[in-house]
Amino acid sequence: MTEDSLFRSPNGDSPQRQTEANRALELETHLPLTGWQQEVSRGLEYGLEAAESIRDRTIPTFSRGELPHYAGINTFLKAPYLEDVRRVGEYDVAIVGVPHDSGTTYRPGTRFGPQGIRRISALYTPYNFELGIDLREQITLCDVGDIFTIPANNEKSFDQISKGIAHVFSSGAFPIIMGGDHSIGYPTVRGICRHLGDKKVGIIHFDRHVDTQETDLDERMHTCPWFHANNIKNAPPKNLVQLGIGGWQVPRQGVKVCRERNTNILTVTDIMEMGLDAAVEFALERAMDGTDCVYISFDIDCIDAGFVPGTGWPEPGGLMPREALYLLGKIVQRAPVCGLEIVEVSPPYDISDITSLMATRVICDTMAHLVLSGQLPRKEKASFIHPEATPELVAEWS
Ligand SMILES: [Mn+2]
Repeated sequence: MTEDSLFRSPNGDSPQRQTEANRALELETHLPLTGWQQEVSRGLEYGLEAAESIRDRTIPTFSRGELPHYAGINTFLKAPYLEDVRRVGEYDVAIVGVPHDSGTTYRPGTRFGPQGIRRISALYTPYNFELGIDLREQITLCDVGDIFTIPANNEKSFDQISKGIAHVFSSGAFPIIMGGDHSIGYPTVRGICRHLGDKKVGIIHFDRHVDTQETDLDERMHTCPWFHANNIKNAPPKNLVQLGIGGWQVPRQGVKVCRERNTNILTVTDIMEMGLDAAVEFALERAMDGTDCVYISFDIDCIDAGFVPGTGWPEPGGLMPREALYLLGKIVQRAPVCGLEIVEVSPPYDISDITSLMATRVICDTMAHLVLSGQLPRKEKASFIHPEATPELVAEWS
């Protein structure tokens, strides 16, 4: 135990262990309130001062900003909606919806994922107690709305998605992508690779499923993103890390590809037996071996189906939410992260918004750990972003 982890009670009793809660209470005192005060002033200006009977004079007549949580227009965390997407580079983080579910092979509905996640994100404040983070005070966040996807046409949707993600990524804003089914993993990575020049990206993939087969039902479906992403020179398969794989829904064609390409898989039992910290080491070591940045693809179904019923292929026996969030947090803190996608949230199959809430948690925790590790706010464009778009070096698939 270090000196830091001890504290003395005011009456001089013997030292006791510093709890996380005590640390959190202290951390909060260091957070500014500037962002909050700006939100209040803007609210009073745009939303008019409240009726005379309202004693709290920070309340406007028209709801503007965070409060009340049940009111307002549902962008993610009620961040400003950036209608002019040419200005996305003015923000540290851009939330991008990808309402595409034409790649599903069982339950559809993830086209409503972005809206479902936005809706329940209204429940969250920008502050996290244990981490001592207040996103409103520490970063600038915008919601650019959704990519215009083309229903019933994966390939045209993929082209739209790659173009949109390339635009956001090259602007310098950190892209957080809300799917959508997992077929979008290929065009999102392809969009990022367009602006990597000769740099490389490792993919850390949380999932119960391998998603590595070439085609499914004769198309590039949500079972196929990594086969195609790993064909891009900037995203080698040796840097694909797959956490939480297992159960009765893993297609054997995909397993064959993982074996041939030597991807890095840990099952839930592997993670339990080696321990969470060793699993983090495994993931970072493999994903960062010879690469310049790490892309995180978080399929919500990596978590046990009991916690995430609103998903395309629910599978019992997955990670506990606490385990998944721990792994994610430690990975984000130690890797140069170039983007996050959260996929397979299907609100029509959800119950009490619980699956969408889990996705909100994944997004907010990622932002917090990016702040804690000094990756956000960005002082300058990340060194792995290449200004010019280069076509990905891979034979076109037809
Ligand atoms: Mn999956």
